[in-house]
Amino acid sequence: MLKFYYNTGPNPMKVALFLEEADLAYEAIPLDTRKGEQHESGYLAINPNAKAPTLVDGEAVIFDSNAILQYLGEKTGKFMTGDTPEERATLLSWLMFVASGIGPYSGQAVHFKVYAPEEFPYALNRYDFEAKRHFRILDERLGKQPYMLGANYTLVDMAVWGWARIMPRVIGAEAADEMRNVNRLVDEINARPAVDRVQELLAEHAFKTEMDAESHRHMFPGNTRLTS
Ligand SMILES: N[C@@H](CCC(=O)N[C@@H](CS)C(=O)NCC(=O)O)C(=O)O
Repeated sequence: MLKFYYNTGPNPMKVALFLEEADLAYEAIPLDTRKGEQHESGYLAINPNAKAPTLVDGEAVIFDSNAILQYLGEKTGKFMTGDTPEERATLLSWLMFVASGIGPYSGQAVHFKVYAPEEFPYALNRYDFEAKRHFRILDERLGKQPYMLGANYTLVDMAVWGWARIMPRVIGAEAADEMRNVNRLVDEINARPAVDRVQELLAEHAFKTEMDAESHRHMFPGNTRLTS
């Protein structure tokens, strides 16, 4: 059976959505990153990046959420696009746009807004600007067609959903409100039964919720360089 290491963050959630949408049997293994479980040697052996998610499929070990989505799409043939060069190129472009743009800029936007030890106007402005710019590109595309790749719901929409569902936290409520087409997609996906099952999965395990000094130590290990 598939083993799915997860926490409640946007990257694991997009994989949880695929697993539920495709009705795959899997064992869900919580990884409490606020308690430092990502740094344990057993986990580092399967994910040297010390982040969630990771998927283990027999001998195959795969980390990085968008790689996992592509792996599962290819494995199951579900929620994929057609296999002409043009369709494949479009899928890869938008999947990587989420992986290398939406995800990192959103993550850093939240980091500097919520977690940085002091206010850095330059970093705040850059990541907020870039996160908004990236979401606007999605919004424009989704204004022309129902889903990221056209007429059908695919794993790229799931990748988008992972981050877009927390857009107000990333770019603020007002800017998030303006992303009407992205919100339309998020609302539509949220209404799917698979999302109810993702919520049930989240209710199964009590992850640590406090973002205290221990959590900061585990999640932002680079901060120790500022004090030593
Ligand atoms: N590029 C990775 C990023 C994974 C990532 O940042 N995961 C977050 C949850 S969304 C995490 O595990 N954070 C805990 C930590 O940074 O210690 C992916 O897409 O899977």
